[in-house]
Amino acid sequence: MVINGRNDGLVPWDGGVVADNEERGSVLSTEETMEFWRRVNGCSDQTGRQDLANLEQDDESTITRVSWQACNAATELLQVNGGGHRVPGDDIPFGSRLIDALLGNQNEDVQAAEEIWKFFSRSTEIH
Ligand SMILES: [Ca+2]
Repeated sequence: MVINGRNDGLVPWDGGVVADNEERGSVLSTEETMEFWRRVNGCSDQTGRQDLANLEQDDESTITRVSWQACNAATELLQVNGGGHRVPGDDIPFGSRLIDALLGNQNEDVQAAEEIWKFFSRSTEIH
């Protein structure tokens, strides 16, 4: 399971240098990363896409769940549209504006911990 923000200013969605600092190295794009896991997990190239409910309108963010099919192990991407370098969940009570400025928007439509739990619960059903 990968959860990536489309507007992540530190770990770029499209890949490249991390945090605009060559010393931090570089990362594959999200597409390349998911292609790697698709092959490792033996999935077909068919995907299912589901736009999750936009429960929190003020977070300027939505989530699309992309699931690969016919895999030996569950393979899924939560694409956080408009999301920064943040874990989806409840907004923090203090300093949120400063953190928003540094890390970008936080999606509040889902709780990442619950999504991760559901992913691993489903994963145990695949054998
Ligand atoms: Ca939202």
